[in-house]
Amino acid sequence: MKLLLINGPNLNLLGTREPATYGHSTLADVERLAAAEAARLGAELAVFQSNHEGALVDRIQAARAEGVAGIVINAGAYTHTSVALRDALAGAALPFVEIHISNVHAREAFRHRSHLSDLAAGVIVGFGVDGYRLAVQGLLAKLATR
Ligand code: CA2
Repeated sequence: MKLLLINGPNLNLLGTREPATYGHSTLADVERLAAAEAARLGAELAVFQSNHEGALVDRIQAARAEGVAGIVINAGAYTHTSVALRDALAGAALPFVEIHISNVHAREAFRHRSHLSDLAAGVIVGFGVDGYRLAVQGLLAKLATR
């Protein structure tokens, strides 16, 4: 079973700044830990990061044709702003888990709104980068019930 991990804007900076909020792991560490969890559970994980909204939309659109079964996505700040990403995820009609490293609900009010959450199979917030492992687990558990 193929899964896709998508990270949005600025997540390429993980591990380089703001460690109090986002921890010390790099994006490569996060991608490795998520892929290892997928492999442990018998799945494959492709990874993608972009700072560009359209590139994220293109990747989501391509996922379905590639036979991806489900998506783990940290859309970063686009979570709070992007109707285009919401529409792409709705159009792909693939189950997805939304993940945030920080507890967005304990932060500024503008981070409390997500354009994705009501479409998501599940949402994981505030567990640090371990949330990526939990998201892979949760997504595979959801897929197993289908
Ligand atoms: O907590 C999360 O995972 C977020 O999706 C991260 C986004 C933020 O806009 C969301 O509200 C919550 C920001 C990602 C920025 O990542 C950085 C990492 C290191 C240094 C600077 C930025």
